[in-house]
Amino acid sequence: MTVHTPTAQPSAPMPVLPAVFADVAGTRDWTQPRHDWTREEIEALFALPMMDLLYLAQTVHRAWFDPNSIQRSTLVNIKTGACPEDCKYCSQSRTAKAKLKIEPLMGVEEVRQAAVRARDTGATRLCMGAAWRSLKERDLPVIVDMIKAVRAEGLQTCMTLGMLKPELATALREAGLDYYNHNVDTSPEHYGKIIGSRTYQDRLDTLKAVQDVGIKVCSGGIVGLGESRSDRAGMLHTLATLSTHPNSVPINMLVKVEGTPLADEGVTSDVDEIEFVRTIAVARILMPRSVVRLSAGRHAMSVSTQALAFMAGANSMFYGEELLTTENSAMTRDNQMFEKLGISAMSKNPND
Ligand code: SAM
Ligand code: DTB
Ligand code: SF4
Repeated sequence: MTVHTPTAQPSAPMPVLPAVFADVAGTRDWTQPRHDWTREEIEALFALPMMDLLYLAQTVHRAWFDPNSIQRSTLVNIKTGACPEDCKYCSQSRTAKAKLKIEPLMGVEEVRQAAVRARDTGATRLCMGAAWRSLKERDLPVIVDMIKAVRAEGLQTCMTLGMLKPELATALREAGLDYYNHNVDTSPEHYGKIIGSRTYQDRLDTLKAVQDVGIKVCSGGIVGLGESRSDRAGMLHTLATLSTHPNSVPINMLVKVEGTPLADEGVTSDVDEIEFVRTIAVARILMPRSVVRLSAGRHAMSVSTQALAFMAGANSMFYGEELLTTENSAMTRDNQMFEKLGISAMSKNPND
């Protein structure tokens, strides 16, 4: 139950808040990061009328970021397919029957060239992904050289290589790695329906190892895995109650790849785009200083939906013709979108 108190103030009042916020209504500074969010509060945010949710998200967003500036990262798959894990959404899992050309670990020069192309088209970070369960000691020297080569071309570096042990995290930090991506993917309760080959706690342990050595954490999840709204709240609850919020929070819309259990078994119910935008808005409100990325799935979204996501507080995206194994939104289309919306590329995160 919400109570609307009419106001005669000429300035914009805060939206009417649900009962769970009654004790802090009018007194809470929503722009300050908190780590004690309750699941009930998060679910109440999800349930706000859309305009109130967007208003609150924009208010929080503008306290820390230029709302007309979007960070761009380019993805490169440095090792494709034959992954021993069983993530039901992923085309690269050994259990998937997706049509995919398996590729060994890329050479450093090929990665350097990808970095040059990404930089010259306007990205500021190269995200390098490998279809691995975890980083192994034997691959470390090549990975270190990749990090150095990409940095030498003037780009920030991000790696997503699966689970990471503390000693290998230290080696990546010493090589100069800026970000490590490792998603929690969904809520703790829904997780077991999607992935059986590693636990939720394994993921949290990797995030801790990354955080402990001072590499910036990139962690988010996927919408459209057959989860409920409460699961989406649970996923964001995990991220927003970490002792430090991830610097970067990718929110992916499931890309249904033929040959993956989630695409073939029809176990997912499509999540509509308004619900996806709500998830972004709630992520923005919960983690005011994090960069929230409108990630996979843009390809199928209209410019209007993407504009709503930016209004909801997304301020990063993947830029480039490809994601890891699937198509991304075309760069010409993205450039036109930026022009239409008056958006420019973010060169520096003010909160880093
Ligand atoms: N193997 C590493 C791992 O899983 O940690 C790194 C690469 S993995 C592809 C990185 C993330 O991409 C996954 O955790 C998942 O959130 C996202 N992802 C993978 N396939 C996806 C799909 N079909 N749709 C949306 N997101 C996807
Ligand atoms: C993330 O959150 N999304 C990216 C990145 N981190 C590694 C991956 C999206 C993959 C989409 C499906 C594909 O191209 O295979
Ligand atoms: Fe492997 Fe990562 Fe795909 Fe899971 S998401 S199957 S760990 S590449």
